[in-house]
Amino acid sequence: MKTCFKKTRNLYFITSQRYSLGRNSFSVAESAVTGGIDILQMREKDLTHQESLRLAKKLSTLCKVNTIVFIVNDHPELAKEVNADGLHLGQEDLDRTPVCQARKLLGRNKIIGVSTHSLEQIKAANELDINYIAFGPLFKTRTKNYFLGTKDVKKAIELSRFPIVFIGGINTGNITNVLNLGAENIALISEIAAAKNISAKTKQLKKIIDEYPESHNNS
Ligand code: TZP
Ligand code: MG
Repeated sequence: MKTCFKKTRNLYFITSQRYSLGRNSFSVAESAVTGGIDILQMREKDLTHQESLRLAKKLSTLCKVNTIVFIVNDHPELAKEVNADGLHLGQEDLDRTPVCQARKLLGRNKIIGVSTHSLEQIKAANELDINYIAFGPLFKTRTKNYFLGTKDVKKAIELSRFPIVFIGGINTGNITNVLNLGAENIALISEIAAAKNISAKTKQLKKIIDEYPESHNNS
């Protein structure tokens, strides 16, 4: 499947000041970039508009300099203003920001991703003018109050018309289980944001993804 990202396999880090052990999201992102992430999403729920804009501008520059895909969560106008590579919308955002409206604002060359939490939602997302789907949470995690397990991972890959990013409670201990099911894109918050040594943790995750056998057959 043609990917909207730069590579076939991607380590996708999502910022969250809330889970960063008191460190600011810019410094956390810088360390994650040093560690080798491929995609960065800014997802900050506790910042004012001005703070979000300031952070988004800095992250956008950081990503451009390091050729990392930069995605803004929730805020289409912010994504546009800082010339991000894309926008991510949750299910609850879709009423407020229909994908067609976001596409009109951002244009054909930008990436739009949508969160899904069931196979039904993947079917619905397949009808949208988007570039990727996120599916999860797969595992128990502090950041969500439920999880799906991994039983639908293969089905999700088969069903999705778009590249699919798996998320939720993924860590160095279980990432291989997700790769074994055919996943190519792995997204995380707390495993990286709450790591003592962020760049070392990121390197460890990236090594697992990069060294996963290319020929692995997920059928
Ligand atoms: N969507 C599904 S799970 C999740 C989001 C934003 C949070 C993932 O965070 P973590 O800490 O990697 O479990
Ligand atoms: Mg949202």
